[in-house]
Amino acid sequence: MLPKKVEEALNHQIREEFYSSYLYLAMAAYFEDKSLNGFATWMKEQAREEVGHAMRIFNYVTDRRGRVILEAIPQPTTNFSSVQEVFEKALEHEQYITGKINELYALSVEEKDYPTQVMLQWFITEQVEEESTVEAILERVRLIGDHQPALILLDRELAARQSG
Ligand code: OFO
Repeated sequence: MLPKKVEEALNHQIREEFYSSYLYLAMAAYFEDKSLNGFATWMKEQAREEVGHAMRIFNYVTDRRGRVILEAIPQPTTNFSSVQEVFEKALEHEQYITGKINELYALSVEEKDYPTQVMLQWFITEQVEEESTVEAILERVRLIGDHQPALILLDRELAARQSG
C-alpha cells in the first residue's frame, strides 16, 4: 500500500513533470519565433521526455493501487530576452526538480516506503544527466556570446537531437 503522504507527494511531482514539459514547450515556441529551429527541436524533444517522466510516476502510482489526482498546470514564463537566458532558466528549473526528487526520496525513507525509493533511483540518475546536458549547452551559449555564425552552427547541431 502506498503511504498517503507519498501518494500526495507523487501527485505533486506528476504536475511538476507536466509543468516541465509545458515550460520547455514555451522555450521551443520562443526559438521558433526567432527562427532557431534546431534549438526549438531540442526543446520539443525535451518537452516530450518530460511527459514520459510524468507518465512514469502516473503508472507507478496506479501500479501501487494509489489514486492519481491531476493538478492544474501553471502558465510557464513566455518572455525570454536571449538564448542564454532560456538556458539559464532551464538549468535553474532542472536544479529545482532535482531538489523535488530529493525531497520525495527523503519522504519515502521516512515512510519506510522501499518500492518508491527504488522507483526514484531512476529519477536521481536522470537528474544528474538533465543538469549536466543543460549546463553543457549553457556553457557553449555563453562562449558564443553575440557571434551569430557560431550560434547558427550550434542550432544546426541541436537539430540533430533524436527522440528516444
Ligand atoms: Fe527535466 O527532468 Fe523531469 O522534470
